Formats: sequence, C-alpha cells, structure tokens
Amino acid sequence: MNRIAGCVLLFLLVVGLSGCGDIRRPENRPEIGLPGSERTVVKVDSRKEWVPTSVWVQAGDRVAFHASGIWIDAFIPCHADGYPAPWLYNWNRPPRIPDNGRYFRLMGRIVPDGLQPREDDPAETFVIGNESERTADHAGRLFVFANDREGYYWNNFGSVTLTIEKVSGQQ
Ligand SMILES: [Ca+2]
Repeated sequence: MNRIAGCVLLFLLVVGLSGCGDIRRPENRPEIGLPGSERTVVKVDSRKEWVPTSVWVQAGDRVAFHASGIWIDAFIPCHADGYPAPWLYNWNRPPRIPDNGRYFRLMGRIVPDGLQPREDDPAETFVIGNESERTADHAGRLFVFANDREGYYWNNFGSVTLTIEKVSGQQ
C-alpha cells in the first residue's frame, strides 16, 4: 500500500509541476472567436464591484448583450435595467456611474490592460442593461457590474445572467 501511495504522490507531483492539470485559458487569449460563432455566459454577482469576464475585444468589434434574471438592491428587486431612483439623486446620493436617475443598471467597461480598475471612469463606462449592443472603440477585457453606490454592495442579493456574443469584428 505504501508503494502505491508513493506512486500516486509522485504522479500528482509530476502533474502539478508540469502544469498538466491546469486547463485555464491563458489570460491574454481572446475568448470570443469568429463573428457570431461563439458566445459567453457570465453570472454577474450583485455584491461585486467589479466582475471580470473572459471576453477580450479588439477595436471595432461589435458585441451583443442579453441579460436575464432578478437581483435585489436592499429590498428593491429589479432586472438588469435597474430601477428609477430620482429621490436618491436629489438627496445627493447617486450611484457610482450617474445614469439619468436610475440605480442598479448593469454596466460594462473595456479595460485595456485587463486588470481590475482601481477607480471608476464614467466616460469609459457604458450601459448594458437587459439588451444592448456595443462597438468597442479600443481593445481590452470586458468588466461588468451592478451600478450601485460605492460602499453599499453589502446589502445586495442575487445575480443576473449575462450572455455576450460577438456579432461582427476581427477574428
Ligand atoms: Ca446596495
């Protein structure tokens, strides 16, 4: 038995050192391939200020988004289009990205270096919502999030499911 256990340990050690057990996709490889031929599904956790996706785009790529499901901000259930909250804006409590009186809408940002941004940039952030399309004006990795107020993610519940599909662009 000791000999078998030794062989198993040796095998695991060799596999671990050689990286054979690692099937993760390289971080700098595009997940989406030919136009319209592939799609990616991402679960967007409402409690996360940044949700990285495996989607990398090139400038000029056009991407289609479709979100489904319900998430909850404190006691307010809504879908990926969020909910109108002008009273919070009037109270000087807008969300991270000002959004015409809305709260909790699904937002996206394409980040050139692929690393989680340290701070928000409204000019670089765009609305995804339930259904939309977007043409990337620069290359990068797609990050998404519920547009809540900073520091108020702790009282969020649930997630929405986002399907991302490249409809045109480079391979
Ligand atoms: Ca909240």
